[in-house]
Amino acid sequence: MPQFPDTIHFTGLNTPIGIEWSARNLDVIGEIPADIDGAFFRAVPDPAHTPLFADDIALSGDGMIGKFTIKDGKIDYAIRYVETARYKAEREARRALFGQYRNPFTDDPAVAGMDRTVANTTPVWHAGRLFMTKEDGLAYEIDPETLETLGRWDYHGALKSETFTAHPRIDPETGEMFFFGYEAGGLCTTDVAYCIADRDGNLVSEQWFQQPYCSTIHDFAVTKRHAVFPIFPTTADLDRLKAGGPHWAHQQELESWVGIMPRYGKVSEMRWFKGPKGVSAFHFMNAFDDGDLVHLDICLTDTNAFGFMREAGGVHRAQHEIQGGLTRWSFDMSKPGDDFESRPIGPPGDMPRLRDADQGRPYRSGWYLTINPQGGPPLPGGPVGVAFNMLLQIEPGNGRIDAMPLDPGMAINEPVHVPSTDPDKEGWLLIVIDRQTDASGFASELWIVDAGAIAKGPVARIPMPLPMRAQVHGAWVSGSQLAAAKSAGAHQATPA
Ligand code: V55
Ligand code: FE
Repeated sequence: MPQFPDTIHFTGLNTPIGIEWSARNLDVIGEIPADIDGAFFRAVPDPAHTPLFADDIALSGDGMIGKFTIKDGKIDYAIRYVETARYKAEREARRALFGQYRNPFTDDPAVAGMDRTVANTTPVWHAGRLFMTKEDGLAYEIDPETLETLGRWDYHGALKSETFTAHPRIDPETGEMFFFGYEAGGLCTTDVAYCIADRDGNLVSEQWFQQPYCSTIHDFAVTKRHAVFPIFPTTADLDRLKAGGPHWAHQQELESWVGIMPRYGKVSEMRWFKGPKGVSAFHFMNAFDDGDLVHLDICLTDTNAFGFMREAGGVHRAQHEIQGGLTRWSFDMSKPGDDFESRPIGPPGDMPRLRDADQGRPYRSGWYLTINPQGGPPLPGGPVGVAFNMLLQIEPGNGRIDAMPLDPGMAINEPVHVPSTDPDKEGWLLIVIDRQTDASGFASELWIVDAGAIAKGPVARIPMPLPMRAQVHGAWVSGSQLAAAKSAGAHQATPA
């Protein structure tokens, strides 16, 4: 085995696996509910080569796409690398050629100008196509059946943005995908592209606007009437990059901003609201309209949750000292001014999930991950280096909170939600759970949990034959969606 650095980014649950594999008819403990039919796609960063720099981070890992296929109570798994231009160049050279996270000035000159993205953050399904995404580049299209990489996706040359978010939003009624790219016009620019693809996957709108400073816009939200762009003060600087420094530095004394515009409007209609200094949020549970109000529910922290982004900005805080919580920001679009209301609606945590049908609408339930305040020390792993170990269900309408705490030595990855055929049921959550087996070993299981009764724990467990590196985001695609895409032949090869 190659020698990876002995840091949190390459040990524990972040230990590189680097194995493309598949297995059919995995053992099931319990019974897989009959109404689960489809595929759970997972984005798993996993570096194929030892990094050029020993201080490299988990976010740089080559994207792998995993797939659980479930039908008639049977379950298969497969995982493959996303064959990005970067992955292929390094595979050919049999060593790393790309340097620090989002800093091309640290690369081997042999790859100057080559696409750097590792497509390791979110599988996205839209209009019969499957993509792997990362916010620093364009998406790569993946064959949903074979997991082969088909090529870089730019809407047949129509998309002008150099980047595509890992968090697009799909309207459940119109089937449109709303998305954006930041640093759209190049490294450290304040250009943001706001785009809409129609239900057939055609790019129908791309408008550019300027954000107040070059921040990491990881997620955004779309309601029935509005598009909402939050700007948190983690900033990029071209001179710092040229000097070989980090892409991101958190600025605790800088204001945050929220830009809101009509979702079908012009970017010139953007209204900017001023938020608290120094705060950060990577993921938003949801947003929705309520008369003239726009509510935005976010996983807010009082500083950036990533240690390497804090340190670069001179913010020295231990992970367990970070404060925050699920927070509702409410904007009154009928009033002038740049202020808004904020109130806590849930415990701290991240990786929020929603029923797809609730996107952009008032919602009954949301689910997210947290660290059990009564549990043992969390396991090392995941992008920030500390793994979650408790699942929460929250009903924002009535404040009810339910929890599925895990035993010490266990960790939980982001769930996907599978709707039930019974509309009165909350549906199911599919979740990969990791368990420490000895000093450095881990075993993983897929759990199937009743989304309306999470405290009861899993109704089925699927032990995995190989360990699985920490996942970032996932996506559920139903069997009927997969079948319709296959018969339409939507995923024919696209030019790289
Ligand atoms: C995140 C994840 C990334 C990244 C930037 O979840 C932000 C946040 C897996 O890659 O590059
Ligand atoms: Fe994310």
